[in-house]
Amino acid sequence: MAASQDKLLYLNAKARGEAIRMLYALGGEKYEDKRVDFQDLPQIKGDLPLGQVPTLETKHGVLTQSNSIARYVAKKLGLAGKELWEEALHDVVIEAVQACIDAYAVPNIYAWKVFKFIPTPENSEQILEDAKNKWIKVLNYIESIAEKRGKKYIIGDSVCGIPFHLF
Ligand SMILES: N[C@@H](CCC(=O)N[C@@H](CS)C(=O)NCC(=O)O)C(=O)O
Repeated sequence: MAASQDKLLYLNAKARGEAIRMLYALGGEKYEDKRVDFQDLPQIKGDLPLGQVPTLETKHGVLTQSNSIARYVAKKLGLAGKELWEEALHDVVIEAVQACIDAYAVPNIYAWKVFKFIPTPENSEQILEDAKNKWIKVLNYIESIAEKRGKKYIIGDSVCGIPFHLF
């Protein structure tokens, strides 16, 4: 396995860091997988470019924003498409998945269903139904990209970085 100087700093959780970890695993590159507990974040916030994790230390400098880091790693390891059109499809899927997470999971569902720091809303059934329908639309769309190409894969002829964003 090839080694790099890259150092990923993220929570001791999957969430926004796991796609990046999986990209390194698929691409066969060693990196440092540094993990921090959520309760220790306030102590290191001041040292982080935007006060948040994940960050990636590279030989060029420090990157922040999980999807930008994932794109950087995917491109570096040849997992983000081989030409402009494939790169664009890779980006479309990442953004579609992120839009679903931002619109439904994080503000509307995690707070009461996962972290339980607010009470279950009265319209919880409707929220879950809307989220399910949105995800079905996005997943069908992702599948249709491969179908239109008449291939098993969304881009290229092998597994790329895209599926990891669904974790
Ligand atoms: N848009 C950023 C969001 C990063 C983010 O919200 N990270 C959380 C952990 S998952 C964090 O650092 N929270 C602490 C804080 O914002 O103070 C990304 O995708 O990297």
